[in-house]
Amino acid sequence: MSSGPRPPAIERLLADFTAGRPAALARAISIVENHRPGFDAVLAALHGRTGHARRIGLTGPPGAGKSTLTTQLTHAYRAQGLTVGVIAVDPTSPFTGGALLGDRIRMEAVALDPGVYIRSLATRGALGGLSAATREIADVLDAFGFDRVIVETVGVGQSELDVARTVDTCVVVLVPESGDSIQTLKAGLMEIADVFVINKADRPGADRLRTEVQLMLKLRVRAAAVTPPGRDAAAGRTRIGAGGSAGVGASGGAAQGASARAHALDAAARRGPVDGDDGAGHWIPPVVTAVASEGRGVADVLGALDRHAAYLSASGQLADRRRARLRERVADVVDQKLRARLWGNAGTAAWLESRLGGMESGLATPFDVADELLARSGALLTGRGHDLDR
Ligand SMILES: Nc1nc2c(ncn2[C@@H]2O[C@H](COP(=O)(O)OP(=O)(O)OP(=O)(O)O)[C@@H](O)[C@H]2O)c(=O)[nH]1
Ligand SMILES: [Mg+2]
Repeated sequence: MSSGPRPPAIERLLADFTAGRPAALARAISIVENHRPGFDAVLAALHGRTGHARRIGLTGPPGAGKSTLTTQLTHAYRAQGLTVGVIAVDPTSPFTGGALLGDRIRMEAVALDPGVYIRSLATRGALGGLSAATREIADVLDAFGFDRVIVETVGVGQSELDVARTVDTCVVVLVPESGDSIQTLKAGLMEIADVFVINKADRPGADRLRTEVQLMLKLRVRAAAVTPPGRDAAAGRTRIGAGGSAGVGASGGAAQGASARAHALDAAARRGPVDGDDGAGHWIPPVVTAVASEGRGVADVLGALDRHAAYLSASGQLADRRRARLRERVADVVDQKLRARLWGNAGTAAWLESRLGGMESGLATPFDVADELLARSGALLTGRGHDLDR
């Protein structure tokens, strides 16, 4: 299919895309986002061009200042001559027009810059799942040549946490008012952070929150020192295989000597809240304070992002994360194809109808019916047939 001849329209689109035409980028994203015919051919053609962009996720509670910080980071990257693609996974985001006028005007200033491309992604209706859609659009932006791809998502639910795991570096933005105490914050949000930003530091409580986060990190480093490596604390949805772990102290994997690792982590813990690369191959998330609305602390956030990028390369984590992403890409595509082939088939629906009576009368359970359906779906699922096996 995607390896076969491509339709002429897709060929033209790819030629325009390669020539760097913004209209082709927008069209490619639309095709991919809506899974229109040829979307898989587009993604397959672009696959070999990905790997250039640094993918940065910004997540955190609603209103924490993620869009404001995204805008500031975008300005800063542009000032360095870098191009930036933004994916805003949030229906209420200023990017989608759901916010205050001031935010919109600020965003438009970057939106007019040809070195910036902003795309919002509705949380509902994302085909094949939100994290899959985010990965796919990030791939398109990466292939187009953007130096940085920033993904903004509200860190409230599991699907948003999954989205946050599609990036190389995950920034968790917290604000003093985001909870009385760090204990109230979702554990998942804490686990995925590579960098913490305590935003709205112009408000009371920012220093206390910063201390609390640092204390929590220190406790985690201690806990990690006595926990065998290979544990993927961040695993939420199905993680494929053993690799691809994200988060504190997960860089070693089973290959690394557990005792050496425990020793290094313990030493790190005793030194106090170590920031960044601890020199023993582990990353301790820096905690940066900022007032994004005034641009304060943005340079520190950039510095933390650069340090994390350097750590990812030096430790081999970048390759690990990208391999994890490839595993999940394959799983995404398999999920999508299975669903489309099985449930998109009229025969399946009719067959299922014919089994309802048996379940109603108690002769069969949904599990029996599901097993029977799977047993009959071989030809359909592999694309060899157009109907369930008899
Ligand atoms: N006082 C103060 N206000 C800020 C700061 N950063 C952002 N804000 C304001 O906080 C409000 C929310 O900012 P956004 O950037 O839209 O926050 P967000 O996290 O993207 O919000 P959602 O996408 O709706 O979850 C806006 O009115 C910002 O101007 C800050 O450092 N201090
Ligand atoms: Mg926002």
